Amino acid sequence: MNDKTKAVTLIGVPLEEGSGRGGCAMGPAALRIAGIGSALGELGYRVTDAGDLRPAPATDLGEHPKAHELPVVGAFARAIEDRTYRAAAEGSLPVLLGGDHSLSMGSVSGMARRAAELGRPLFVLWLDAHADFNTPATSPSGNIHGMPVAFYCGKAEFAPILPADRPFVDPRHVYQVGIRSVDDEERLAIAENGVNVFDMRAIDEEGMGAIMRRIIAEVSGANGLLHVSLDVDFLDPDVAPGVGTTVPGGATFREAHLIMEMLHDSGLVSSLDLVELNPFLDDRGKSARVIVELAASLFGRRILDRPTRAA
Ligand code: B3U
Ligand code: MN
Ligand code: MN
Repeated sequence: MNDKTKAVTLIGVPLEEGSGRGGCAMGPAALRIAGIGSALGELGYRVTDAGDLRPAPATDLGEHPKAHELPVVGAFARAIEDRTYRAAAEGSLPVLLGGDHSLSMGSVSGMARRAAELGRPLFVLWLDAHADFNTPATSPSGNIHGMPVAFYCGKAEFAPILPADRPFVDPRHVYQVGIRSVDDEERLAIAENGVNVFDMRAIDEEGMGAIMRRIIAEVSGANGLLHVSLDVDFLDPDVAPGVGTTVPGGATFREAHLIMEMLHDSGLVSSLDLVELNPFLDDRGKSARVIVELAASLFGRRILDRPTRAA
């Protein structure tokens, strides 16, 4: 990531069926309008926009009473897994423009396939108000965007979406930061599976800098690849209102910005999801712009490089 000749592939995912409401399908368009491509291009990356994935619903996946819109979400997971894997195998860094968080079933699985091929472990940094570790059996809503972490860790009993030989992620390689809304059974599952959770209390007590130093040291010590998944609701609703499931008491812009700068300096990030942006709920593009700003910091934009404002 420190190599500015690096290629980046933007993959649009107009998917909202995992969220149980309309709006996230407009996320890729809003992120493009907010300048995601030019922001990364100006930082020196070779940016390819692969356009939007629009797979037909998977007819082999039946409707599931406790996993709504499974044929649509499953078809997206397959297309995303393939596109993410191919971008990474071509030496490019995939950036998923969501779309609801169920898209990470595909993106993380695609990166797990690539990491296994390289003989390196895959780690995931999950920046979210929610743990997203439900399964069809435990989910209170039946919305698949609350299940992607359980899915890519091999803990969610869906119909077969991906080929059986696809690798899962070790739940002990998942770091969840910003968590403040967890369901009862989900809480048990994340503890049993050894997911690393840094909730808002941990952030307040330890500080974001100390938490990120620990995570970066562990990934770097294991020679891992790091997939970053940024859910808009990680941020406080005052900072980013354009999301369906706002939860009060979220990360500040300063905390999020620190994470991005530290990740850039680490050089470890192999792939990125920008998810759950709902432009229908946004305040004149505010959240889209914040997400693009944070992505630019992750790719190396420095505050001191910015033009100073006129007094
Ligand atoms: N845990 C709840 C709510 C939720 C999870 N992720 C989001 N909302 N965005 C569920 O439905 O699984
Ligand atoms: Mn989420
Ligand atoms: Mn969330």
